[in-house]
Amino acid sequence: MGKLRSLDPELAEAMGLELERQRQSIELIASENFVSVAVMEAMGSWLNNKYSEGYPGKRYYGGNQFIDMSENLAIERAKKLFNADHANVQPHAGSQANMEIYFATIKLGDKILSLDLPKGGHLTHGSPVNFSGQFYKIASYNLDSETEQIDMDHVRKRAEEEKPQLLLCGYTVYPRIVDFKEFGEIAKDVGAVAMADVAHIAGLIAGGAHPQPLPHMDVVMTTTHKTLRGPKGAMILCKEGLAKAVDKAVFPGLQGGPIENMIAAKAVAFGEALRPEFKDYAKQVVANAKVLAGEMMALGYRLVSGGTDNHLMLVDLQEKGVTGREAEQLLEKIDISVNRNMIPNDPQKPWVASGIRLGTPAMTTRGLKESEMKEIARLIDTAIANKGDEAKLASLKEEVHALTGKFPLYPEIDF
Ligand code: DSN
Repeated sequence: MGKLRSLDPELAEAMGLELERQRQSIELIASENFVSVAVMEAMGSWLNNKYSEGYPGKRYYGGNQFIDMSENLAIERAKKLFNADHANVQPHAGSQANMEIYFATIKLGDKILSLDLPKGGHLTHGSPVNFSGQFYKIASYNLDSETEQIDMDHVRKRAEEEKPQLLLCGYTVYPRIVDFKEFGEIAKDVGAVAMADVAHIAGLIAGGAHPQPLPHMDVVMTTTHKTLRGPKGAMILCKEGLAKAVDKAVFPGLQGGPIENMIAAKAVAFGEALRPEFKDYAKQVVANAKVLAGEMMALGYRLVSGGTDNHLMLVDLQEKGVTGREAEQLLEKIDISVNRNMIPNDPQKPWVASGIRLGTPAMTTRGLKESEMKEIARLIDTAIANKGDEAKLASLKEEVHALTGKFPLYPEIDF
């Protein structure tokens, strides 16, 4: 890293400041995590230099014998982690991978039945501002208005009414367990492709803290950088019957050259996720979320669906006199990083929103446990209760730094 500082001090300054921010902050963005130094070594390696369009053993460029070794490791480890017949580890990102699945399994103009974005879905699940809402007909199922959870009888009713070609489960802000088995059965009964987007919970699945989507689903998408704690990117897992269609949709359908340094980093992360320690990690992520959720509720916050079974929670701030945006900005002042989020039937626009989403994957990687979660809830609540008091906020920020200082991030990196 010494080279970068001397050759490009401007860029090095930004990177140094970001490292410092990550070290000092309490990171509660539910989709973020801290990769290992080994994952970063693969990401920042010479594997970047190679072109390898195609797949292991069938490349359109010479010199890929060692790239094949690396990509095959990623594929085999992914299959093992998720009980998959087939894995395509080339998707550059989750949005691309979802598009690739649609291209592989349904026709333009076909119908997708999903949970829409304001209720906890994702842009690529049919939002009108996204390709998915423009290329496909979209129908939605809803959260139950009382429990704010997914009601499988309602999903079945909607599937029978809409007769979609693809039934999609998997969410960006759903704090409960997803019933893949029932989703799979409903899809089968209405003749739809059963698809799960497990980007958020992939690490919990890999670590045994959430049920597996396969074999209930036909096809599964996950990003690799959230609870799974790998590099930014994605992959598609499926049954043998869809393997060819998926591979064709990824390359040459929608992508060109795979990013082989990132695929190597995926292999490293999957190797880490296969180790027994990763089970402890996944379990601790959920245990930490339970304590954080319990503590927030004890401090008078309403949580959508009344709690959490996974790594995240959605805090409804309407009764606390702050919007999601205000809370996000306020917490940023004391170096607690969260994102504002719509709550079901939110009266605010997405830019403002009435909630904040909190997740425990990143801080669990740093080693924080239940007692620190209680501390974090208190820090969040004290900041919200003292929103105009700059002196109080400054002292809270010092408390945040004292807490993160006890859990060093990347102590081996001197930048
Ligand atoms: N941006 C991701 C998240 O934060 O949940 C979803 O793509």
